[in-house]
Amino acid sequence: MRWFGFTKPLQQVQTMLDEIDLDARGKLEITEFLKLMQRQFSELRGEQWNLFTMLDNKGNDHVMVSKIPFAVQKLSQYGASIAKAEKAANENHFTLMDTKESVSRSTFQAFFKSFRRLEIDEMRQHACYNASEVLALRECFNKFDKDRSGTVEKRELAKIIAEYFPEATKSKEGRAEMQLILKDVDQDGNGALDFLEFLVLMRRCDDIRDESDIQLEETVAVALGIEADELEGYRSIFAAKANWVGELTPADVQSIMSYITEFSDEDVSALNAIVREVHPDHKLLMRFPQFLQVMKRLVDDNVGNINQHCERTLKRASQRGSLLL
Ligand SMILES: [Ca+2]
Ligand SMILES: [Ca+2]
Repeated sequence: MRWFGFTKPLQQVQTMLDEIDLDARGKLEITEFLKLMQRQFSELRGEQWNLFTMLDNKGNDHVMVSKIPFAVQKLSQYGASIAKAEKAANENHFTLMDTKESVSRSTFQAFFKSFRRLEIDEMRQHACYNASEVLALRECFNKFDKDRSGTVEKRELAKIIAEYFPEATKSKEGRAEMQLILKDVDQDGNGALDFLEFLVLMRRCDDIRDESDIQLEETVAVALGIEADELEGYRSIFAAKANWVGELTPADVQSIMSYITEFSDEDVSALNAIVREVHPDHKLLMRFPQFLQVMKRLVDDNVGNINQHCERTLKRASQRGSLLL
């Protein structure tokens, strides 16, 4: 998916895959995959069509060039770049400077096609991270590049691995695997990582983590007796709140629960204790499998009288004939 420029959190991708895996064999066939991509592209085209209609306030099937930066901002998922927009405009024989000019619907569409291609090219050069992710990763890179040399050397690298990839420091196999990955990622073989090499490393780590999340999620769901429907419900709640690296904080859980109940200070400490207990490194963070464990524990331990509140909420909702959640 990332190769085609769609960056959605893992949980959202899984929900889409579940919907589209028509023969429910859990493996995506090529035709199903194509359907999925088609849907993504037609969603984009639909948004584009509607936006053009909205901006065409004279109703003459033309939109002022001065409105294009706004359209780009609306349609670009990852923080638009004016330079890229200008390049896309030039490819279609106009310039964003000519603010008094207007473009037809077909030029508008051709412009976005160019723009999208430039975006995807850029993502591919950045280990399939989008512009806003690259920005966040740049910050993270700078944090580790203490001497501001523009590269992360061995000592600085050890800190990155300890933070993002603690599993790799715990076992012999983990360390060996990490060594292999590093060797692979360090393309010029100078023992240090520049920013692009760092992006490739992060992509590798993300992919490995997503894979282990999926495995852990299955184990956890079976162990907790969570049914498929329920799992999907949890997944959409999680996806709505998770940050760009796919994590929730206890405060996020509190805000999810606030539809049902207010947590007292005591409940908050209970929640924090559960989150720490469930996290492999006892951090105050949850990825999806941990979120499942935490939610289950909240119900089992009846934190914040959640069960009574739930019942009441459901009763009230059924009286009004609607559900809040
Ligand atoms: Ca450095
Ligand atoms: Ca290098």
